[in-house]
Amino acid sequence: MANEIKSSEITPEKVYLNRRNFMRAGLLAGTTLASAGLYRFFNPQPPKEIQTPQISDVKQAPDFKLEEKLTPFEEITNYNNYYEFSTDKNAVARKAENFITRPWTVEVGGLAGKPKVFDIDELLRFEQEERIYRFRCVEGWSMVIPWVGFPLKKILDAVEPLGAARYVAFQTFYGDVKPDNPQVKLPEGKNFMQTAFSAGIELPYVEGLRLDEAMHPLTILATGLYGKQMPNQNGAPIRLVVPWKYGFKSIKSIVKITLTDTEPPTTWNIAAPDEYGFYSNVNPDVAHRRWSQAKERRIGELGLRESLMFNGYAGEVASLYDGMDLKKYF
Ligand SMILES: Nc1nc2c(c(=O)[nH]1)N[C@H]1C(S)=C(S)[C@@H](COP(=O)(O)O)O[C@H]1N2
Ligand SMILES: [Mo]
Repeated sequence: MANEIKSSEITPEKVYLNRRNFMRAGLLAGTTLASAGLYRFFNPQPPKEIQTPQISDVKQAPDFKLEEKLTPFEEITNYNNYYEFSTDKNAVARKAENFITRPWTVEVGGLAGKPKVFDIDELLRFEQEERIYRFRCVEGWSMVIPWVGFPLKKILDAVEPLGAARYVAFQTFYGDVKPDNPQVKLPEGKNFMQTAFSAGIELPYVEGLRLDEAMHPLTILATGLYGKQMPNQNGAPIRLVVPWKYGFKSIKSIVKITLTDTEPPTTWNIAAPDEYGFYSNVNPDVAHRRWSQAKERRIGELGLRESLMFNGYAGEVASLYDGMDLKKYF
């Protein structure tokens, strides 16, 4: 059962208490539930059922199929890292429920000949492909996700990168803490941004890639998963997916993409520079400062799998790093 599998997951990025497992362990068996708060603690809400519109005319991309079992939709949409909403993976879906993602624009510029602000509806009219990718979080868990989206290269080519452009910087929507911001309408008096400040990361969430990584055919802007538009908790309405890098590089809810000549700052590197490098390629041979990266738990499986170099995409991407010391550039 899904909930039992969750019990043995490794979540070292943030030690958190899984309420269901806490109960199963029987640690507090027999405790009298004295208050409504305690009652809720021991009776977490069931997984959130979400429905987003179907994306029409999704092209099947035979080159990007995998002979691996897909992670169920329910797991992908109820076990999330999205610190702006919550550091509790099981709570993100509910906390993100009222995040408003229309209207939405993505500003693409910097060292570009034709900078442009794209409306999300225009991006959704680009040809959409299904890409089934492994997704490996730096915390040691993984999924197989059928994304829908298009190569990031398409949008970069459209703005005509200048010769001086060497990197691409990305920025997540930055919720204004003002309660009258129409983009952020949250229940229970909770604000989109409050959790992230207390979670110890700076906002807005920012990420970056080298230009050749950004132009690589595996790198996509994802607009959905399982054929449907992107659920809020997974980074609606549009997010990056770079399948050979740790999950935190795949920045969610993007509003800005900037071509630059210098390596851009990245959120987890700012938070802990000796733990999270700019490259963050999946690499079983380079341990995190606090844990090995040799193995991973595939959500839905018992036991551990060997982690793969570049998350199994070495054939496609290893040449990007020819001659580089991957222990130094971790
Ligand atoms: N803006 C933003 N993007 C983010 C994160 C986040 O907290 N904020 N978490 C990252 C991490 S650590 C992971 S593992 C993935 C999780 O994506 P998923 O919830 O769709 O599986 O999103 C990444 N992108
Ligand atoms: Mo992650």
